Amino acid sequence: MAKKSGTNSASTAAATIENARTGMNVPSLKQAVLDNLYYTQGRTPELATPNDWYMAVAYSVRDRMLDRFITALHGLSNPRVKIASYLSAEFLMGPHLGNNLLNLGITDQMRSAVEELGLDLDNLLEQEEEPGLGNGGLGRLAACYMDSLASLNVPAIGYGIRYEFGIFDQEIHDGWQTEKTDKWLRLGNPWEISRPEISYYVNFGGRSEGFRDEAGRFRFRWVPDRVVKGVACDTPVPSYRNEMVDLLRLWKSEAVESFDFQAFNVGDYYKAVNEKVISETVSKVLYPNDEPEIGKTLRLAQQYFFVSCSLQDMIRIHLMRGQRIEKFHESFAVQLNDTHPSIAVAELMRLLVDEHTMDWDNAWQVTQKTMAYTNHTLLPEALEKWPLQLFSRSLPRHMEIIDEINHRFLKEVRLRYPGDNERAARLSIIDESGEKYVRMAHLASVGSHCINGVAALHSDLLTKTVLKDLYDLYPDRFVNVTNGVTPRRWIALSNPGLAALITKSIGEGWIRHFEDEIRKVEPFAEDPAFLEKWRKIKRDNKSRLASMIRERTGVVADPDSLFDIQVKRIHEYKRQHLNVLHIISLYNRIKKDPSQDIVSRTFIFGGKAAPGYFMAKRIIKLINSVADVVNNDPDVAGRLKVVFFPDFNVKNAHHVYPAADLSEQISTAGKEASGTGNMKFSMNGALTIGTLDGANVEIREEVGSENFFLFGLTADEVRDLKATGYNPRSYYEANPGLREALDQISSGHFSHGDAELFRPLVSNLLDNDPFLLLADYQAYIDCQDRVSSAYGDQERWARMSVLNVARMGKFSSDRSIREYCANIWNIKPVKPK
Ligand code: NBG
Repeated sequence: MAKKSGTNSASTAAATIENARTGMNVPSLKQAVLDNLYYTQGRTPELATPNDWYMAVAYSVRDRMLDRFITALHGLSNPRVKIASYLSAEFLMGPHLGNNLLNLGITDQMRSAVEELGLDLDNLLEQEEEPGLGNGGLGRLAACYMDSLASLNVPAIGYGIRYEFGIFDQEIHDGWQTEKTDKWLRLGNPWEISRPEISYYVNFGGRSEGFRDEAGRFRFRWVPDRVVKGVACDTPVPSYRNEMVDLLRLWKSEAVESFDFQAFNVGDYYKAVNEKVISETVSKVLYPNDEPEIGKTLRLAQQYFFVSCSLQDMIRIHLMRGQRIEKFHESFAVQLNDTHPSIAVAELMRLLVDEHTMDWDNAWQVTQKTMAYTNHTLLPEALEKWPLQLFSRSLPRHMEIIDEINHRFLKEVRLRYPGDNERAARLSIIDESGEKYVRMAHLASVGSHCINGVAALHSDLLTKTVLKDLYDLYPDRFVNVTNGVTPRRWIALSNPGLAALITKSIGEGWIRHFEDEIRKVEPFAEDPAFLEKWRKIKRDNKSRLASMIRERTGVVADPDSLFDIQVKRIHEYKRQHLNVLHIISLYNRIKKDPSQDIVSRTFIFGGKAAPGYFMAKRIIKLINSVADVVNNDPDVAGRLKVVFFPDFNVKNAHHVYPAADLSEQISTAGKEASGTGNMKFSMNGALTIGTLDGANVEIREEVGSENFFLFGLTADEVRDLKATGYNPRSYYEANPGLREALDQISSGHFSHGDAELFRPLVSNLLDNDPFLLLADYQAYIDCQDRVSSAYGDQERWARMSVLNVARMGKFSSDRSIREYCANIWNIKPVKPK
């Protein structure tokens, strides 16, 4: 096919040149790669490195998006079109090249083109360093949403920070995690277009002062003691095979030149240099989450920095449309992705009132109509709050504005609940119970017209726990939008074998209309020939992952064993250590009777621990210590293998999800807001073992309870057990298997006799166990036994696997984005031309 489309290529010289920029056939692409190698990379094929070739291919792909990108950018000036503005401190986009080829529909053509140049496309894809500008689910969700926004033809801008160092690279040494800085920009970034002319000033520190302007109005101005410049770096986000290209605009911090010059004039060259270094620090590094937030002035600076640049940019676009500032909310719907950008509420007020002289009440209405807030966590300790002192020092004018917002808000609260001072104190944006804090979730909620959780259970629990008082006050503001993931990246791109089989069976409509079309696979669950192919694809994927595992860890995994996978950030509430307790229990069974018949399993873990999270790092060490013993015990005879796959990221994830038989979603009920890995696994034909937590609840509803391995306490039961006094030690005492496993860990059985190493882990479980591992242990073990016996019937397992995929329509991020458009943003997708 590629060859045929090449025949109409070079009819005239002029046509050839044009084709080399935009042509989609094989000869044009080949010429494009050679041109970019020569003219952009400055290399000839003889001397080109693999990275040179990767860059040449990337530029050739980028060239093919630019036409549509530029048209889309022009489209932003059309005042009739409302723009979705997604504010997120994290965008975990993953590698671009493969995805862009897929979305443009030229993967095969490019493969042939580079083959003619003697290259292998897969090798070139491997070259790409992914932009790891996110920690995990939250940042990846933002990336899936960008894909869906574009593919649904919604004009959108994702606004964030162009961190110079993304999430650290993880290495495992002697079973411990070590962190390496992520130098993703080292070899250049062909996907971004730097726009030095789109830049804004952002103030920090200093004081706020009142003055009377020329018109006699009393106003405030901010006299900062530092100014930083934010420069736009744009990355096009192409849709899946239509005209739309959306915009990811990330801000890079730079020094303000005039400041340098000032310093030069007084001869203080080093002060100027220092100023520059400090300014550039703002967008230097992504903070790993799960770290104590308190006291991180730089993190607050990052948040304010990107929010201010983004809002200034939106106002510029709005005014460029010839619209009055009072109508700002008709141009933009701003979604706050968690509380990280929630300073936007105060910043928009400042811009409208101080800079654009609107009166307070009108400005407040505009702000509320513009903003909407997504909450992503139920863990009270993860709710952001800033010490008031730190906050006022960095953002003195915003502190005044927040005080005013809070003053008016509390007046409303007191009218509504006369005399209920406790409630007012709980609701206040300022926490005054001890040291004073600004509660960012309250600021976001008060300043937004809509507040949403990210799965049905999560949204429900929000209204009963962390945001209960706000819900009582504003019940109409609360909605649910269950998360989703893009089937383009997470099936079509990363599981080409499965994608081809699905397309052959039901046509290719599922890639664009996953919600409606994927169900057509369902009848094939009864077709033995189809099931045979399905199983072969899984087997091939497992075999590929096994080779990667061998290469990266030295462990030999058998592709015919059950691949039991848990990949996600390491956190106590996600309970990777419960999974470990199961492994130890199986191991002990074998030790007691080595000849018994058991289902072979390969346990695969992946995920990063926050560098300062002691317990999480110890859990990684525990996994590796257990792996050492189990993998090398002759009695086990290879029937159990335990692997810690290092540096789990988007690129590796492409190989992990498609190879899973079993997806571990075992968080304590009521703790995981949604989860999105659970969706990726299931879409790739893994069955889930899970609790009734986050989106697991809805996944189970969709795929059917008979195709889902459920265990454990419900969120209500967890709450009740805690309320009546949970005693983990009683479970330990009553359950010999559990006791044996914990005793082994604490006595040094897995740590060469070192009884200190895991003592903190075990004593935390015995004395405290905040995430109820011990209470759920037996239910988990029993459920895993059901998994093993189900896996024994391979045909039945395959049928369940097909049904899982066929019934995942709901979890396409296209469905989520449609809901945001209809229920929150009031945006109608633009019809494709
Ligand atoms: C995470 C939740 C996940 C959820 C993602 C995306 C944060 C603060 N929250 O359960 O833990 O899937 O957000 O919504 O990172």
